[in-house]
Amino acid sequence: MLRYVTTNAGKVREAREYLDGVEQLDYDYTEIQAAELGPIAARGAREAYRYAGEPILVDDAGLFIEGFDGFPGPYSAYVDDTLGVETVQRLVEGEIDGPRRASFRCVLAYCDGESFEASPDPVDRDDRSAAAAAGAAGAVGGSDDGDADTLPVKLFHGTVRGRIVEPRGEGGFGYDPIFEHDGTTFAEMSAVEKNAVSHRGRAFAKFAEWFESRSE
Ligand code: ITT
Repeated sequence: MLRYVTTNAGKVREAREYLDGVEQLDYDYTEIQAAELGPIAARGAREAYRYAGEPILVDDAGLFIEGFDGFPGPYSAYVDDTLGVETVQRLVEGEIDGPRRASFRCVLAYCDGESFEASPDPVDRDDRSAAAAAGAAGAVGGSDDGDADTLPVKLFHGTVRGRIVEPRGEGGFGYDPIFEHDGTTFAEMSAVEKNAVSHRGRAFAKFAEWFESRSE
């Protein structure tokens, strides 16, 4: 049974479209400090696999604001919890002129204790070459959990570009009300409409295709 590791009910709603019979695992893995999402998700997948002993899918996402050099990026959850998305929107409006471009990124990290081919999606083996293949800028924190760090983790990336706008819409979660894509905020879309264009939808489309062929 595949376990989708998240504490976020909004992510589970969106994931269901891609994964039949997926079970949520409400497990709060350690989020290491890193400039990119890949190493954070890979490390979380190893930790969750060690905890559950079943195939694991970790979903790490973030909002990268161009005029803020990608902030809040990997710190998106902390910034959402402390400032809130409306304050983020006001800061963007006050500090950035022009179109206020941003992108959402999602990384899905899969671990089932076995190894995989790296093509076309990268495998994080917790070494420098794998991190480079995954586009990682390097994790801060080191490897202190022994052999768990040698577990290979397959990574699936999804990105969507948009811009930061005043909050609109009642749907979605997190930063969705302030993220507009093609004239509509993610909070104004249904889960199906959002999945069709979103970072998570794109990552899941890749993962679901790969996972089906792996299960054959
Ligand atoms: P888990 O780590 O338990 O999965 P989380 O909500 O902390 O839950 P992330 O670290 O991936 O998940 O999310 C970082 C922040 O970005 C957090 O505030 C989310 O609400 C937000 N976020 C993630 N995906 C989003 C999406 O599709 N739309 C809007 N906000 C999103």
